[in-house]
Formats: sequence, structure tokens, C-alpha cells
Amino acid sequence: MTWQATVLTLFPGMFPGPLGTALAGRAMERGLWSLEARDIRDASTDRNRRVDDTPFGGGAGMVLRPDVVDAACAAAIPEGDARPLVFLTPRGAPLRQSLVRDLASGPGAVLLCGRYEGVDQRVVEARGMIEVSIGDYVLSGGELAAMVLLDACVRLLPGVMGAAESAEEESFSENLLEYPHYTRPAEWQGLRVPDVLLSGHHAEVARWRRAQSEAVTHERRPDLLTSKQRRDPAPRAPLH
Ligand code: 6GU
Repeated sequence: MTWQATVLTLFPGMFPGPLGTALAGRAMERGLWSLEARDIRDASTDRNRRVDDTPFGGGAGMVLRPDVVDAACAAAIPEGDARPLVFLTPRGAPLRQSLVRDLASGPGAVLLCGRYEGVDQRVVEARGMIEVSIGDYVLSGGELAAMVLLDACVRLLPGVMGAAESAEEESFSENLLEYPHYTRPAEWQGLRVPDVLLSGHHAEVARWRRAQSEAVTHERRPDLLTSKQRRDPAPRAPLH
């Protein structure tokens, strides 16, 4: 019933952070999801609470030890827990809305946040972790990436978004970017809202928005289009 998120991190104080406010925060208060941030360091058996060591083969930085990460997972995941284990790392597969939908429709997720140079790959494989990146840039740790992933999941949970903010025709529901939006005033600093939007012709508005979506996707994200869509560009108005 409650979608359960567990985050394994060396910086549990970063949570809930922004997830405690706005849409996600209200959904948490309403019991639609829960968040537990656990300190990986608590799983260390070292008397100095060490969690990392130098990389075999040499190189800069430190690597999280597999025994410590495995013990952190064991302590966080009850017997029979079916939640997928996601490791946030810049070498992961790019996060897509399809994975977000899959995670949101399940019981929750356990998220491992990397720090230092990385995590010993043996525990990543032994625990069957799904390695995920949120984009082609490097963050100082997986915590912000975990928050991004959780925000994307939580907004899809039943009851979180009102009808007004319904996810039906948003970006990526059809592999297209969104059309541009306008509100009052109809003229602002000499700039007019496109006439079709003031016309009251619902079918024409829908066609215009579709053409805008296709145009902006061709322009900015041709990788989202099928090869057929790329070959047959729809007739389109100028980009807004
Ligand atoms: Cl998941 N982690 C880090 N450290 N950097 C990233 C990332 C993840 N995704 C993009 N950059």
C-alpha cells in the first residue's frame, strides 16, 4: 500500500531534503510513500568505522568495500523483500521514464548512493543491482540522483497528482517533448499568444500542439523519434 523507499548513503542527513516539501512531501505526509535513509557506515565492523579502501590496480580515490555494502544491504532489506535494488552511478544506464513507471508500479525501491571513486563491482553483481545514471555529467555522489529518481517515481503514485496535473499528455508519455504553454495576458511586452490558442477550436488546438511537439522534438531530441518519424517530418509551424 505505502510505496517504500530505502536509501543507503554515507550522508543520511541529506534526506529527505527537497523530497520533504511540495508534492512529494505532501504525499509522504499522506502515507502514500515512505523514505528511510540509512547510513552505510553503520554496517562497518572496523573499529574506526572505515567503509572504503584503495583501489586494486592503483589510481586515485577510494572504493567502497563489498563486505560493508553487502552488510548495509542485508540490514536494510528484510527477508522476502521484493523491492529492486538500484545503484546510482554515472556508469549506469541512462534513467528513462519507462524505468520510472516500472519502479512506481512496484512495492518501492532500495537505492544505493555511490561516493568516492565507486563501489566494489562484486557486490553490485552479487546483489543483482540495477546500475542507473541520471545524465551525462558527474555529480559528487549518488544522493542527488537518488532524489531525482524518487521524485520521478513518487509523482506517478496513485493519488499523488490531482486531475489538473494529470500525467496523461506530458513529455515522454509518447516519446515527444511537450508543446509550449501560454496564459494571460494575451499580449505581454508586445508578444502575442499564438492566435489558434485563443480560437476556441479544440481540434485545431490539438493539431497545433501536436505539430509543436513534433517540431521541438526534431530540433532538440531527434534521438527520441523513430527513424520513420525522422524521415517524414510533419508539416509544422515555426517553433515557439
Ligand atoms: Cl547516478 N551519480 C553520480 N555521482 N553522478 C552522476 C549520476 C549518478 N548520474 C549522472 N551523474
